[in-house]
Amino acid sequence: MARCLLFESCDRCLGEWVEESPTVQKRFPPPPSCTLTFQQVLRTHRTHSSSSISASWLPLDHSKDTMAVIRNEIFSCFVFYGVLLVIKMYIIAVITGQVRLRKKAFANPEDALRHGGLQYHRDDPYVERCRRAHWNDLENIIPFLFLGAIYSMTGPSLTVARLHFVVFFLGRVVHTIAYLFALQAPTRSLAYTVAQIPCVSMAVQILMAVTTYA
Ligand SMILES: N[C@@H](CCC(=O)N[C@@H](CS)C(=O)NCC(=O)O)C(=O)O
Repeated sequence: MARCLLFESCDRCLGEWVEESPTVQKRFPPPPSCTLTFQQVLRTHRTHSSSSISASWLPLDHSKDTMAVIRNEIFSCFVFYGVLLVIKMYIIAVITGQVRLRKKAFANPEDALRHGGLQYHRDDPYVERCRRAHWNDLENIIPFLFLGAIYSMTGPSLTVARLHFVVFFLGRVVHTIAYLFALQAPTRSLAYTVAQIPCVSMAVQILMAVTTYA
Protein backbone atom coordinates (compact mmCIF):
# COMPACT_ATOMS: atom_id res chain seq x y z
CA MET A 1 0.00 0.00 0.00
CA ALA A 2 1.40 3.42 -0.86
CA ARG A 3 0.31 6.98 -0.78
CA CYS A 4 -0.22 8.59 -4.13
CA LEU A 5 1.51 11.91 -4.77
CA LEU A 6 -1.92 13.37 -5.33
CA PHE A 7 -3.18 12.05 -2.02
CA GLU A 8 -5.95 14.11 -0.54
CA SER A 9 -7.41 12.85 2.67
CA CYS A 10 -11.05 13.38 3.33
CA ASP A 11 -11.58 15.51 6.43
CA ARG A 12 -14.33 13.28 7.77
CA CYS A 13 -12.80 9.90 7.13
CA LEU A 14 -9.45 8.60 6.14
CA GLY A 15 -9.45 8.48 2.39
CA GLU A 16 -6.69 6.29 1.12
CA TRP A 17 -5.04 5.83 -2.22
CA VAL A 18 -4.23 2.20 -2.68
CA GLU A 19 -1.94 0.99 -5.37
CA GLU A 20 -3.26 -1.58 -7.72
CA SER A 21 -2.63 -4.98 -6.24
CA PRO A 22 -4.12 -8.39 -6.94
CA THR A 23 -5.76 -8.52 -3.53
CA VAL A 24 -7.36 -5.11 -3.83
CA GLN A 25 -8.31 -5.73 -7.45
CA LYS A 26 -10.09 -8.88 -6.42
CA ARG A 27 -12.00 -7.02 -3.76
CA PHE A 28 -12.83 -4.03 -5.93
CA PRO A 29 -12.67 -5.19 -9.55
CA PRO A 30 -12.54 -2.38 -12.09
CA PRO A 31 -15.88 -1.57 -13.69
CA PRO A 32 -16.51 -3.35 -17.02
CA SER A 33 -16.51 0.03 -18.79
CA CYS A 34 -12.99 0.80 -17.48
CA THR A 35 -10.71 1.35 -20.45
CA LEU A 36 -7.85 3.04 -18.65
CA THR A 37 -4.51 1.79 -19.88
CA PHE A 38 -2.21 3.69 -17.57
CA GLN A 39 -1.44 2.84 -13.98
CA GLN A 40 -4.59 2.76 -11.95
CA VAL A 41 -5.29 3.30 -8.32
CA LEU A 42 -8.23 2.63 -6.14
CA ARG A 43 -9.52 5.41 -4.00
CA THR A 44 -11.05 3.84 -0.95
CA HIS A 45 -13.18 5.55 1.64
CA ARG A 46 -14.44 4.20 4.86
CA THR A 47 -18.09 5.20 4.93
CA HIS A 48 -18.82 7.48 7.82
CA SER A 49 -21.57 5.46 9.43
CA SER A 50 -20.02 2.02 9.17
CA SER A 51 -16.68 0.38 8.76
CA SER A 52 -17.44 -0.75 5.23
CA ILE A 53 -15.17 0.50 2.49
CA SER A 54 -16.36 2.07 -0.73
CA ALA A 55 -14.02 2.38 -3.62
CA SER A 56 -13.78 3.92 -7.05
CA TRP A 57 -11.24 3.51 -9.79
CA LEU A 58 -9.27 6.58 -10.74
CA PRO A 59 -6.44 7.11 -13.21
CA LEU A 60 -3.03 7.87 -11.77
CA ASP A 61 -1.65 10.08 -14.49
CA HIS A 62 -0.12 13.26 -13.20
CA SER A 63 0.31 14.96 -16.58
CA LYS A 64 -3.38 14.47 -17.29
CA ASP A 65 -4.29 15.90 -13.90
CA THR A 66 -2.17 18.95 -14.62
CA MET A 67 -3.96 19.37 -17.97
CA ALA A 68 -7.31 19.22 -16.24
CA VAL A 69 -6.26 22.01 -13.87
CA ILE A 70 -5.03 24.14 -16.78
CA ARG A 71 -8.23 23.59 -18.73
CA ASN A 72 -10.19 24.51 -15.67
CA GLU A 73 -8.18 27.75 -15.31
CA ILE A 74 -8.93 28.66 -18.92
CA PHE A 75 -12.60 27.87 -18.49
CA SER A 76 -12.71 29.91 -15.26
CA CYS A 77 -11.08 32.82 -17.09
CA PHE A 78 -13.71 32.50 -19.84
CA VAL A 79 -16.53 32.31 -17.30
CA PHE A 80 -15.23 35.44 -15.57
CA TYR A 81 -15.38 37.60 -18.70
CA GLY A 82 -18.52 35.89 -20.02
CA VAL A 83 -20.44 36.63 -16.82
CA LEU A 84 -19.21 40.23 -16.74
CA LEU A 85 -20.55 40.66 -20.27
CA VAL A 86 -23.91 39.17 -19.31
CA ILE A 87 -24.05 41.64 -16.39
CA LYS A 88 -23.20 44.42 -18.85
CA MET A 89 -26.22 43.38 -20.92
CA TYR A 90 -28.44 43.45 -17.84
CA ILE A 91 -27.18 46.97 -17.14
CA ILE A 92 -28.24 48.08 -20.65
CA ALA A 93 -31.70 46.62 -19.99
CA VAL A 94 -31.95 48.57 -16.73
CA ILE A 95 -30.79 51.76 -18.47
CA THR A 96 -33.40 51.21 -21.22
CA GLY A 97 -36.14 50.92 -18.60
CA GLN A 98 -34.97 54.05 -16.81
CA VAL A 99 -34.81 56.03 -20.07
CA ARG A 100 -38.35 54.90 -20.91
CA LEU A 101 -39.55 56.26 -17.57
CA ARG A 102 -37.62 59.52 -17.89
CA LYS A 103 -38.65 60.15 -21.51
CA LYS A 104 -42.16 58.72 -21.03
CA ALA A 105 -41.86 56.43 -24.03
CA PHE A 106 -43.47 53.09 -23.38
CA ALA A 107 -43.53 50.03 -25.59
CA ASN A 108 -46.89 48.82 -24.32
CA PRO A 109 -50.24 50.69 -23.91
CA GLU A 110 -50.78 49.33 -20.39
CA ASP A 111 -47.44 50.83 -19.29
CA ALA A 112 -48.31 54.15 -20.94
CA LEU A 113 -51.72 54.20 -19.20
CA ARG A 114 -50.07 53.60 -15.85
CA HIS A 115 -47.67 56.51 -16.45
CA GLY A 116 -49.99 59.24 -17.71
CA GLY A 117 -51.94 58.13 -20.77
CA LEU A 118 -51.93 56.42 -24.12
CA GLN A 119 -50.06 59.33 -25.70
CA TYR A 120 -46.94 57.93 -24.03
CA HIS A 121 -47.24 54.72 -25.97
CA ARG A 122 -44.57 55.94 -28.37
CA ASP A 123 -41.02 55.57 -29.58
CA ASP A 124 -38.10 57.65 -28.44
CA PRO A 125 -34.79 57.96 -30.33
CA TYR A 126 -32.67 57.37 -27.24
CA VAL A 127 -34.71 54.36 -26.13
CA GLU A 128 -34.19 52.97 -29.63
CA ARG A 129 -30.45 53.58 -29.31
CA CYS A 130 -30.38 51.60 -26.05
CA ARG A 131 -32.34 48.82 -27.74
CA ARG A 132 -29.92 48.71 -30.65
CA ALA A 133 -26.96 48.53 -28.26
CA HIS A 134 -28.69 45.67 -26.44
CA TRP A 135 -29.57 43.91 -29.69
CA ASN A 136 -26.02 44.22 -30.97
CA ASP A 137 -24.82 42.62 -27.72
CA LEU A 138 -27.20 39.73 -28.34
CA GLU A 139 -25.82 39.30 -31.84
CA ASN A 140 -22.25 39.17 -30.57
CA ILE A 141 -22.09 38.07 -26.94
CA ILE A 142 -24.22 34.95 -27.40
CA PRO A 143 -21.90 33.59 -30.13
CA PHE A 144 -18.94 34.50 -27.89
CA LEU A 145 -20.39 32.45 -25.03
CA PHE A 146 -20.66 29.47 -27.35
CA LEU A 147 -17.26 29.90 -29.02
CA GLY A 148 -15.43 30.69 -25.77
CA ALA A 149 -16.77 27.61 -24.00
CA ILE A 150 -15.75 25.28 -26.84
CA TYR A 151 -12.43 27.05 -27.40
CA SER A 152 -11.59 26.59 -23.69
CA MET A 153 -11.79 22.84 -24.25
CA THR A 154 -9.35 22.81 -27.18
CA GLY A 155 -6.33 23.20 -24.87
CA PRO A 156 -5.05 26.70 -25.71
CA SER A 157 -2.40 28.34 -23.53
CA LEU A 158 -3.85 30.33 -20.66
CA THR A 159 -2.11 33.54 -21.78
CA VAL A 160 -3.42 33.31 -25.34
CA ALA A 161 -6.92 32.33 -24.18
CA ARG A 162 -7.01 35.21 -21.70
CA LEU A 163 -5.92 37.59 -24.47
CA HIS A 164 -8.87 36.44 -26.61
CA PHE A 165 -11.33 36.91 -23.75
CA VAL A 166 -9.95 40.28 -22.59
CA VAL A 167 -9.86 41.76 -26.12
CA PHE A 168 -13.46 40.69 -26.72
CA PHE A 169 -14.55 41.98 -23.33
CA LEU A 170 -12.89 45.39 -23.75
CA GLY A 171 -14.13 45.67 -27.33
CA ARG A 172 -17.71 45.08 -26.24
CA VAL A 173 -17.47 47.49 -23.30
CA VAL A 174 -16.15 50.22 -25.60
CA HIS A 175 -18.87 49.35 -28.14
CA THR A 176 -21.56 49.86 -25.50
CA ILE A 177 -20.07 53.12 -24.26
CA ALA A 178 -19.69 54.38 -27.83
CA TYR A 179 -23.30 53.44 -28.61
CA LEU A 180 -24.92 54.83 -25.47
CA PHE A 181 -22.93 58.08 -25.52
CA ALA A 182 -23.13 58.40 -29.33
CA LEU A 183 -19.35 58.80 -29.56
CA GLN A 184 -17.90 60.08 -32.79
CA ALA A 185 -17.70 57.53 -35.63
CA PRO A 186 -15.92 55.24 -36.22
CA THR A 187 -15.34 54.55 -32.48
CA ARG A 188 -18.23 52.09 -32.24
CA SER A 189 -17.37 50.33 -35.50
CA LEU A 190 -13.73 50.00 -34.46
CA ALA A 191 -14.72 48.53 -31.09
CA TYR A 192 -17.02 46.09 -32.88
CA THR A 193 -14.26 45.05 -35.29
CA VAL A 194 -11.67 44.61 -32.53
CA ALA A 195 -14.09 42.39 -30.57
CA GLN A 196 -14.75 40.30 -33.68
CA ILE A 197 -11.06 39.41 -34.10
CA PRO A 198 -10.85 37.00 -31.11
CA CYS A 199 -14.19 35.47 -32.12
CA VAL A 200 -12.97 34.72 -35.63
CA SER A 201 -9.70 33.41 -34.18
CA MET A 202 -11.57 31.11 -31.76
CA ALA A 203 -13.88 29.88 -34.51
CA VAL A 204 -10.92 29.00 -36.75
CA GLN A 205 -9.08 27.24 -33.93
CA ILE A 206 -12.15 25.24 -32.97
CA LEU A 207 -12.66 24.16 -36.60
CA MET A 208 -9.00 23.14 -36.83
CA ALA A 209 -9.35 21.10 -33.64
CA VAL A 210 -12.38 19.17 -34.89
CA THR A 211 -11.74 19.08 -38.61
CA THR A 212 -10.57 15.44 -38.51
CA TYR A 213 -14.03 14.44 -37.28
CA ALA A 214 -15.90 16.20 -40.11
N1 LIG B 1 -26.71 43.89 -37.13
C1 LIG B 1 -25.59 44.78 -37.30
C2 LIG B 1 -24.48 43.96 -38.00
C3 LIG B 1 -23.13 44.71 -38.12
C4 LIG B 1 -22.68 45.31 -36.80
O1 LIG B 1 -22.86 44.73 -35.71
N2 LIG B 1 -22.10 46.49 -36.91
C5 LIG B 1 -21.65 47.22 -35.74
C6 LIG B 1 -20.50 48.14 -36.13
S1 LIG B 1 -20.96 49.26 -37.37
C7 LIG B 1 -22.74 48.02 -35.07
O2 LIG B 1 -22.50 48.62 -34.04
N3 LIG B 1 -23.94 48.07 -35.71
C8 LIG B 1 -25.01 48.84 -35.18
C9 LIG B 1 -26.18 48.07 -34.73
O3 LIG B 1 -26.17 46.82 -34.79
O4 LIG B 1 -27.12 48.66 -34.21
C10 LIG B 1 -26.01 46.00 -38.07
O5 LIG B 1 -27.11 46.01 -38.60
O6 LIG B 1 -25.27 46.99 -38.11
